[in-house]
Amino acid sequence: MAHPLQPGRLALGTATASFQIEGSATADGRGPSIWDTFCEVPGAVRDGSDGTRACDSYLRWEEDVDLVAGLNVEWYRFSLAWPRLMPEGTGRLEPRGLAYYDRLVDTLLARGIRPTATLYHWDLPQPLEDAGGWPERATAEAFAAYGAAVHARLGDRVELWASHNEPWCAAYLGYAAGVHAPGRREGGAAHRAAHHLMLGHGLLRQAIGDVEGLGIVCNLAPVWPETPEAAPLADRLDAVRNRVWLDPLVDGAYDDVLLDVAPELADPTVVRDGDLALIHGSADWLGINYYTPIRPALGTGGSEHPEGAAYPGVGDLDLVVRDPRTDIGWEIAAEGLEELLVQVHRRTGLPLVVTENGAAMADRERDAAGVVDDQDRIAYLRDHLAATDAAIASGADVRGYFVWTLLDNFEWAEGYTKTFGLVHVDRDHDDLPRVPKASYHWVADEAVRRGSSFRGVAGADGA
Ligand code: IFM
Repeated sequence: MAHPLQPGRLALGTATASFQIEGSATADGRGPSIWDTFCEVPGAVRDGSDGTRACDSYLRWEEDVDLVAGLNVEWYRFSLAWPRLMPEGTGRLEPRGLAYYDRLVDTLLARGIRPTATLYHWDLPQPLEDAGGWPERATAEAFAAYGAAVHARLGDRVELWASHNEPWCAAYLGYAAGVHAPGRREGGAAHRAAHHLMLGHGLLRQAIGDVEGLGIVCNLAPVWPETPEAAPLADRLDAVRNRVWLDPLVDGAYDDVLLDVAPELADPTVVRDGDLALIHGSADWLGINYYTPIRPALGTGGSEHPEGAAYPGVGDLDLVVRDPRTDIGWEIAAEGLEELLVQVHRRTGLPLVVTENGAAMADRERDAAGVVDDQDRIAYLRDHLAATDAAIASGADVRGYFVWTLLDNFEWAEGYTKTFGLVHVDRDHDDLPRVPKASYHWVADEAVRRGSSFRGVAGADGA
């Protein structure tokens, strides 16, 4: 079978994630996830909000498919909610959850949009966390069983699959820094979680066999030491941010620096014989989510500076953020994307997709004409698309660029306070009206300008 991503051309798309948009948290047999639980912890989410409604996309998915179609892009990347499909985390598939994604996939295809599904975008079924979560090997085994069962039902129509989205966040923000669900602060557990996330990917590959189209999505980042003295620290940070995912895929090994940072990965009861061989070569493509570079400096805060909590074992570090920044405080540096794509291409040789790139901007207000005129987001997207083009010109095999994100949505620990969407969701009105921003129209034009193969099949209402 041909690779679902065509070489030699950059296909555009847009991306979302289940917990961030779906809502309907208890509908049709959906079970609780770690994010439902985490949202109930006072102070865990900035505005005290949760995903109970999110964007109501579980109910309004047809309208959202219309919005994707209006973008003229070829791909829609969404994630499958494990607690909707397998409410206990293991065992039976919930037919009503499956029916939702069946309808979504069929409708996308009927509209001429190619679906790409991510199996895990952070909504772990709560029963699996109650049994220990990702630091336990059983979670990797449960993930592979869930993934294989769902792949068997949707794999005839979804050609491009990702196992995980941003395993660094799932492991290190969730189990070390504790700022994401499940909110644990245990560095060693985070390293074990990292291995089990990769093991889950490898076991999934083993379960589904050699079908083409399975990848993994990582939020890799260029690591730029602030001073020459910070270079060894930067190397340790790079190990736990980037190499922990790439090395087992490419080499079937964890390197010595990483083993020093994360001794759990040298423990044969954690990394068992055969684990790394299973992960080695198990991806057909690699998704890269890029937002910002990381600039480590020598720490001034004692042995464990708070900013280093997400990098356990790296050492005493500060993270410097330069201007300009987006509304979420992340430095804007499009050149980081070009550098990353070229380096990861050389390192992995895999077809690459920029599976997420976008910006939170302070754009909650509409002007007198009712328009959200987000020129700052347009500039961000234009510069990062140009950086992607430059990487391709330097030889990187980049086949897709997907904008994060379609809708203003539940931005995890930031609640609804940070907006990344091409479409404004008006939370002042109970029916959550969607209002495309200027950037939405810019992307729609850019897709046409770049020769999108999307042919805009009209919906039932002619939309
Ligand atoms: O909203 C998230 C998404 O879920 C994962 N990548 C980063 C985005 C912005 O924070």
